[in-house]
Amino acid sequence: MIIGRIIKLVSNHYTVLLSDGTRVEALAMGKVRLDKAPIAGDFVKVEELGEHWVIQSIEPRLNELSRPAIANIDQALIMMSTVRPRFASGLVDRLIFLVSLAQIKPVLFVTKMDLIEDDDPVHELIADYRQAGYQVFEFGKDRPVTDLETLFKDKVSVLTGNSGVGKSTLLNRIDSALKIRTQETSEALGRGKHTTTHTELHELYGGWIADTPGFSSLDFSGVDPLELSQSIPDFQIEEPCRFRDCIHQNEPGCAIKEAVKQGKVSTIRYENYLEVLEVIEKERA
Ligand SMILES: Nc1nc2c(ncn2[C@@H]2O[C@H](COP(=O)(O)OP(=O)(O)OP(=O)(O)O)[C@@H](O)[C@H]2O)c(=O)[nH]1
Ligand SMILES: [Mg+2]
Ligand SMILES: [Zn+2]
Repeated sequence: MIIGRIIKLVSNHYTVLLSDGTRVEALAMGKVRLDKAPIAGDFVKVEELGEHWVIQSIEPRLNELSRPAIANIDQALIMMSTVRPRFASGLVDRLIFLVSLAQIKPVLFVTKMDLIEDDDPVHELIADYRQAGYQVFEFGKDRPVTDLETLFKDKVSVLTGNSGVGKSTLLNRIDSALKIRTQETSEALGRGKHTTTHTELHELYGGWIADTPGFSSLDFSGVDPLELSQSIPDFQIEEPCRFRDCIHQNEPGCAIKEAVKQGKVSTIRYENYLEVLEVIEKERA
């Protein structure tokens, strides 16, 4: 049995990269699929059976995301455009929350900087994320793509964000040999068309990056509020709340609420967090 890594998944056809560098097409056996379906990024045991390669088992995952479905990654690049579609901090923050829950580092990629004026409110939003300690990269048609080598080198990254923000476009700009299909330039509706339909890992700067399809909804069902509150990077402050299991909602002596008042924690992130809490609580009721 040989160990390989799933680098592409289209319906139930897997492309597995073997340790000697060869790529094989493999199928997942019924028992593997029933147990827990293999996803992109998985390390798997494969075997050549007659004319087919077959995935026999999945190695334990270091971490995983469900939307997009991908495993064993070092960082998530959360992409949002300034306009077309319009920058939505609610969506960016939900992605930050889900990625952080999976113990994966979030990095922000803002695209289409060429389409906004200098006084556009998006500039303030970007400053707010930087102030909170997030790494933010800005991209636009009018600027060269640079400084990404250190970010990508030897790492496995996943590029996520809603449809039409420019995920595939950026990968093509970094490496024109990739030739990934992107949307036509006529974006009359201002929203995406789900051009990318499967998750695929591409080799870049000695690391791997996964282009993923845009999504239409994000799922917080089954998320534990305390776990969520404790995984959000913005909420890692020194001052403790009065209660150890504080979820920073209505509890007295909450250090996060105080920090928000004092401008030490982003009001935007805090409000988006409260909204997600409400969604979780409604589902539980
Ligand atoms: N002006 C401008 N247009 C951009 C930029 N980045 C991407 N676009 C355009 O945005 C559109 C959507 O880009 P895609 O790369 O297909 O978007 P995607 O995120 O891969 O979308 P899905 O595959 O549907 O999830 C294309 O028409 C791109 O030319 C940018 O920085 N500036
Ligand atoms: Mg795409
Ligand atoms: Zn608190």
